[in-house]
Amino acid sequence: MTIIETPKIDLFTPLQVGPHVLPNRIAMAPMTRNRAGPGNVPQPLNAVYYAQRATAGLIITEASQVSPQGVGYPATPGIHSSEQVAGWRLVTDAVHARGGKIFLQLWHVGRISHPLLQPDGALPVAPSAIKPAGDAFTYEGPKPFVTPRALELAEIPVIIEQYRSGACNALEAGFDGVEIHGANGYLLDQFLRDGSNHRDDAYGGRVENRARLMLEVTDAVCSVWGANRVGIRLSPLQPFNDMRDSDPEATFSYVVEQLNRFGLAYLHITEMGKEAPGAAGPAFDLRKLRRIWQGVYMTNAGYDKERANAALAAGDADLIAFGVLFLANPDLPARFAKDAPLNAPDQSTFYGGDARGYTDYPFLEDN
Ligand code: 8OZ
Repeated sequence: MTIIETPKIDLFTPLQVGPHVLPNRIAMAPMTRNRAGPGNVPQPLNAVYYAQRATAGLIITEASQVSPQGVGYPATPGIHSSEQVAGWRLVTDAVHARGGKIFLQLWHVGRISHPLLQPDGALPVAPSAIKPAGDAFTYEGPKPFVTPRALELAEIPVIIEQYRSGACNALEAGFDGVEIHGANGYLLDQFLRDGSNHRDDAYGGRVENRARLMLEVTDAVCSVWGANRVGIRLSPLQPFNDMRDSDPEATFSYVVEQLNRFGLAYLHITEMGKEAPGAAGPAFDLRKLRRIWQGVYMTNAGYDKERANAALAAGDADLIAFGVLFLANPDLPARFAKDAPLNAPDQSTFYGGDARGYTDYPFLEDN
């Protein structure tokens, strides 16, 4: 009898994601860096930053608003104007020239905004008129959040159209796929979780209704890209942006089951909040979502090489997204491969500013 050993899966085992074969399982997590130019247009510096990180198995861009209404922070890139499409084209060309793959993250912040950031000083929109605790970040500094305006039922198709149109623009900009930002307390997550959704129409109440907008947006985005080039990110236990749910296990089990029907490129779960059980609602074992999901499963939050390899070997995930480690180490895969030391991240330059703390982290060969 011959025993055939199954090779152990690790960060350097290639992975098929939709039509793409990723050379490794080291994804670059989406990270807001607030360095877009005037008009929320990506600029040459942004192309340098992403191209430096092109050895990632997959890059997921920072969240990018699908409409002027979808913005919630200074200098985040958009994907709703022709200037922005041209700016993103610099990024995709630079990443492709280095052999990388890059998905754009489609974003609408909902209530996590402020009239100072909105067209005509309008109120931010949300599922319900519930003010989140905390401050918005505006060009004039932090300002307390305001009570948002609840979207009318008749406006929901307009929101879906914003995502569809953003998806079309991302296609035109030369991306390899898109990720729907369904996480971290922004619009789709605000609809999904019952702490922020008190509606009594077809988009509120039971989970089938609260998940409706996310599923309709997914359908619209898949109609542009084909499902196998569309991923989605969820954050079941994330309290950030004043989020909670009375039953995260039921809510997220339902939505993941429903998402199975599309045949998406991947499901991306951020485990943020797992370490503070209860803050966003009763905790549960997130591996339950891995078991429900019938496709490529990406996980994220605080992984290092060792924990990532352990998760891959155990079958708890197929792909790991690294945030801060990738921010500070443009050549993270090479460093992992060689067990080389890692650069320390500088928190003071995470959000906003210039090349400093953005494109000047040294490569291994610079040392
Ligand atoms: C940090 C600061 C601003 C935005 C997210 C898009 O949490 C974000 C974000 C993170 O998904």
